[in-house]
Amino acid sequence: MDRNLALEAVRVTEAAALASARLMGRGDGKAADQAAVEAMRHTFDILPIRGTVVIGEGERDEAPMLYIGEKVGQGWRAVGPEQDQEKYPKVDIAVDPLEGTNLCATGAPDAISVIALAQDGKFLNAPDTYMQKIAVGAAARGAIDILKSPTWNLSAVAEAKRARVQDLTAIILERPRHQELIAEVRKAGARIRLIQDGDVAGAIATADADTGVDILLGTGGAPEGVLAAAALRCTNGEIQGILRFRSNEEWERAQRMGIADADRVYKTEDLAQGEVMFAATGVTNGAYLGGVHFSGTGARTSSIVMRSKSGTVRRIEAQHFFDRKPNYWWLTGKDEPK
Ligand code: VTB
Repeated sequence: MDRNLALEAVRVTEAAALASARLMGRGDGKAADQAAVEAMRHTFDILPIRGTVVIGEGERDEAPMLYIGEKVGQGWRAVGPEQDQEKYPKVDIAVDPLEGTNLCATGAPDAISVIALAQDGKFLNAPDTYMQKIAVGAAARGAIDILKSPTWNLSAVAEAKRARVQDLTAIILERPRHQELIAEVRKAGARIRLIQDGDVAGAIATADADTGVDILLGTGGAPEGVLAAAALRCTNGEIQGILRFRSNEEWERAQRMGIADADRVYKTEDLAQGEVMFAATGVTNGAYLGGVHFSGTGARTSSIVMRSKSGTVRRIEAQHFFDRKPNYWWLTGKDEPK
């Protein structure tokens, strides 16, 4: 795939970020998420692809839009010899229109809108369960082992980075289930940034030295693990994950989705294989991405776009003018133009 589709896909995350950021701080995460989903779904048809959602809003019966298996993109609608469908690449799509709904609802940092694309069915069809994760940036790639203790991993990352454990910062979701993990990391001497939500942004932060984050540890959503893997493939980082089921039903559902080994360690390439592209737009101001800033006539967005083939990471700061974007009518608060 020689076309950098992520450069076009970023318009989809921009749209979702613009829509959900409008509802920042209203205390209504559901409404913000819904706005992001609708905006993303409406803008998908600008992408010259035949996309299939593999990580999305849920199963078909529970999600009206961006459900698992939904076909998205211009290519499916192409007809006639001149618009042969074959010209449009088939890609797996993984999305989280609003990663960190509560962050957006409260105006807390690091809510983002995310999309990842992979050619020819290359994302793990991750069940909606938990995943224990460990993720690092390129400087510590190859040093980690999820089967070893957090203490062991912190030492290994410190050594790879020619630093001391005390110099490292770990990102961990603040959850009761992480009590022991947090105690161990503190005992090992590393610094911790506890986050309320948003472990995709946390994993991406390990890739950029400017964020001061060295490692992500702990258990979060499995679909978020696939999105993080896509980003880390592009930045040459590493993630390892083990699915953690909360109930027998979850395990049975995972088996129906093709998971055979409950204890399998998924490596970065097992979660996101082949040529992968990734785009994310900030919704609220964060460590890595700025949030949406509205003005009277439009808004500014801050995004990253990356691709595994070249490893190029682009930052895109965009100024949007709503009156010049007729297809963004939903952002103006007016009725749809006839
Ligand atoms: C994480 C986090 C998400 O879910 O994956 C988390 O990145 C895991 O679930 O933003 P719990 O909230 O049950 O701990 C989110 O918080 C929400 O999807």
